[in-house]
Order: sequence, then C-alpha cells, then structure tokens
Amino acid sequence: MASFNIVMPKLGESIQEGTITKWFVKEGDTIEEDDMLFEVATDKVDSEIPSPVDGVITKINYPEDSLVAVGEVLAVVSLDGEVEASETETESKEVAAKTEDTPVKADITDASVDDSRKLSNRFYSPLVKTIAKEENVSFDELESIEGSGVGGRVQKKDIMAYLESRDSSAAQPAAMKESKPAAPAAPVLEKKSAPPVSVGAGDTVVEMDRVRKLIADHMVMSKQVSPHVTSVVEADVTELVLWRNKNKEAFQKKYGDKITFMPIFTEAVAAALAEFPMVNSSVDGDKIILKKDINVGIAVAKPDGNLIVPVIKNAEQRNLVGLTKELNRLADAARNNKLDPAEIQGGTFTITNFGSFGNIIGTPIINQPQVAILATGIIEKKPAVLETPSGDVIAIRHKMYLSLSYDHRIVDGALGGAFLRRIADYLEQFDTNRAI
Ligand code: CO6
Repeated sequence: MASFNIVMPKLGESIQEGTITKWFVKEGDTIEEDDMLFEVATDKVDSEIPSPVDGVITKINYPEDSLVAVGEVLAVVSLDGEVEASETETESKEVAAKTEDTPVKADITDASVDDSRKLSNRFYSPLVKTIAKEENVSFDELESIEGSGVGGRVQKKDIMAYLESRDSSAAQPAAMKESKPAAPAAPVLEKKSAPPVSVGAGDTVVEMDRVRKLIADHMVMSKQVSPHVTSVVEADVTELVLWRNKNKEAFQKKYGDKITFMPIFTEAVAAALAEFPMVNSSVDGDKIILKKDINVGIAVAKPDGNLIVPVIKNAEQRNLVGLTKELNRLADAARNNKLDPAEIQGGTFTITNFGSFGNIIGTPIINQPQVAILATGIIEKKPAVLETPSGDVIAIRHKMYLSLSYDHRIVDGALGGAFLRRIADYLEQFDTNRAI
C-alpha cells in the first residue's frame, strides 16, 4: 500500500508543538486534496490544515486535545485506497506546513516541573520538558540551566549535563557542598498565587478556553516583565473628522475599501515611531534592540470574545490607501480565523482602539516584547475654547484622548510624553485638503 504520513506542521520557526483542537475527518474517510483535515493551535495562532493528497484515512494517531511535537505523524493516508498494509510495503512521504516566525515565549506550566503555575521567557522543547518532569527538575532549576542551543535554548545534552552534575553534587559530603559557591540563580518570573475564591450555590463556573488562558498568562507576564506607566494627551481631531466625512464615500468608490479612523491613527503612529526609534524597540537582558522595521500591530476583537493582534508590516512605507486596505484585510481575516501565523508576528508597536467600545480612555498592557502600546479613545464632539485674533471663543470640536503605556525600564516620561504628543500633533495637523 502506498501511504502518505500527515505530520504536525511547523507553524513557525521556533514553534515546536501544537495542540490538535479538532479533527474534521475520521479513520476510513475518503478525502480529496485540499479537504480540511484538522485544526491545530499553538500559543501564536490557530490554523486549519488541508490535505495535500487524495486517499483514505487509515490511521489517526492522536485524539483531539493532544499536544504533539512538530514532525510527529498525526495520521496516515492510503493513497491507493487500501486500508491495511504491512509497514514494509509502505512508501511514505510526509508533509509539513512552512511558515515564518519570531521567537516565542513559552509557558512551561504543562511541563509539570513544579506544582505552582510559573511563566518562562525561554522555550523548552517537549523532550526537555519530559526529562525535567521525569527527573523532578524544578522550574527554578530548569530556568538556571545554561542552554547551548540557538539563542540559549536548553537542549537535551544541557539538561543531561545538569542532571549529572546535580547527582554528583548530591553524592558529595555536606561539608564539600558548603565550600562550593552556589551558581547565581537566573532571574525567574514567578506568578504570585491568587487568593482562594469561594464558589457559592448560585454561582456559575466557566472554564477558560485555551486562547483565553494564553491571553491571561501573557497579560500577567507582561506586567511582570515591564514596569508600565501611562501618559495621556487630548487631541483636537476636527480637521481629520471633517476630511473623512467629506471623502468617505468617494474613497470607497475609488478603492473599494471603507476608510475609518484607524488607518489615519496608524499613519500618525508610524511617522512618530520613525522619529522616536527608542519606542520602536525591545529589551533583551541589558540590551536595547532598536528595530529596523516599523511593524504596527492592531488589536482586533474577535466574535468569540477573544483578542488577536495582526501586524501591518512596514507601516511607515505605506500610504493611507495601503494602510486602509491592509487593515481591513487583516481585521477581516482575524475575525474569520484566517490569519497566517506570519501575519501576527514581528510587531514592534501595538495600537488598541478603545473607541470601538465607546470608551474614552484606557491604560493598555504592553504586547511583549514590545515596549509601548497606544490606546485610542472615542472621538466626541465637545465644547472647546479656541483662541482667535478677535479673542477667545467656544466652539464645537471633535476631540479624543490618546493614552500610551510604555516600559519604564527604557522609556522615561519625557520620551514617552514627547512621542505621544507627536502622534497627537500629526492628527491635529491633518490636511483637510488632502487628495484621496
Ligand atoms: N472614535 C470614533 N469613531 C470610531 C472610533 C473612535 N475611536 N473607532 C472606530 N470608530 C468608528 C469607525 O470610524 C466606524 O465608523 P463608520 O465608518 O462611520 O461606520 C465605526 O466606528 C466602526 O469601526 P470599525 O470597528 O468597523 O473599524 P475601525 O477601523 O475603526 O477598527 C478594529 C478596526 C479592528 C480596530 C476594530 O474593529 C476592533 O476590533 N476594535 C477593538 C479593539 C480591541 O478589542 N481592543 C481591546 C484592547 S485589548 O489592549 C489590548 C492589545 C491588548 C493588550
């Protein structure tokens, strides 16, 4: 029997495993090329994987909810329709999806290396996690192991070497152990345990879904990693509101896309980031990495209540039409679970539009490993005092609040405040006569 192995695809360079959240086929099913086989979820993205071949599913190796390492055979497809065959006759080929990725921060709670829920900035392969579990290596121990892999990743040989030295140290007499200075412990992110919650008779208990748990963990991690501060400015955006109102229909007619305020906010942010490279950066230990590209993430609320942040790459190189088209495309793909993994990676700054919910102001949480995030409040008509040559007048103006949360490790109030004011200035100075 000629067969084809369906393997766990690599959904990103540093992604080593995925959870099968749904099988669309069962053993015995006849499938055609491009039929959806299964849905896989990583901490970055959910993807539906189509079949690359026609055939009959002869074996499914992992049930739903299994966490499976990249490259493992998930299912076998008989290419000639025969259901049984000996392994020696099998002519196997394999398929794996190919995508780009940037490093992923890993939650090693599933490693069960410790009872407490802890977060790591490092990635551990399933193999390393299994060894850690079997050898009772605690979370803190694991974090202190120096990795010899790419980017300091802990490899099998590293944890084995650690175990050897741990065992020999355990065999030493107490006096000898005391004389040996302890290796400095690596900084560890430890979740504080939350107070116990009582559940009353009429209360409803809702299990968090996987994405909600990941969002929750990432939010806590971000607050632990970065000391957040938030600055707020008010912007008079009357000119740009009048411009959009005047050009909305013509824009849609000409380009086939609706223009909202978000592309205009994004344009102003990208221009300000080009002037303030320190805000377009990441912190790596004692180093600040100033990013060459300006990739603006846009927080999109999904219909299931979750949140995803697709990224407009090289935002400063796009004009308003390009930004509008890319934003609408990404927001649509996000709401329909059609984003590619690469489309949510590589962000260097994030915008979240609280105005979508009619909110005026907010203190957003930084999307790690970025160092700042902008929240845009609702644009509202307000009475405002205007200075004119013939004296002060009160006029009805369109105003909004912009709030910037930033990482105080590297962005101080002066820099954060100046950057935020620059965005507001760009919006206030929007040219009402701009051609579409
Ligand atoms: N003021 C006034 N009017 C607004 C505003 C504000 N701020 N924002 C949107 N709108 C208007 C917009 O112009 C549209 O008006 P019409 O064209 O006249 O119909 C209308 O509201 C609907 O806009 P829509 O949401 O469809 O499109 P928009 O381009 O403005 O926004 C989006 C796209 C993808 C950002 C948005 O649809 C969305 O999902 N917003 C939610 C963002 C969110 O969930 N934030 C939560 C934050 S969680 O901070 C967080 C990143 C993490 C840490």
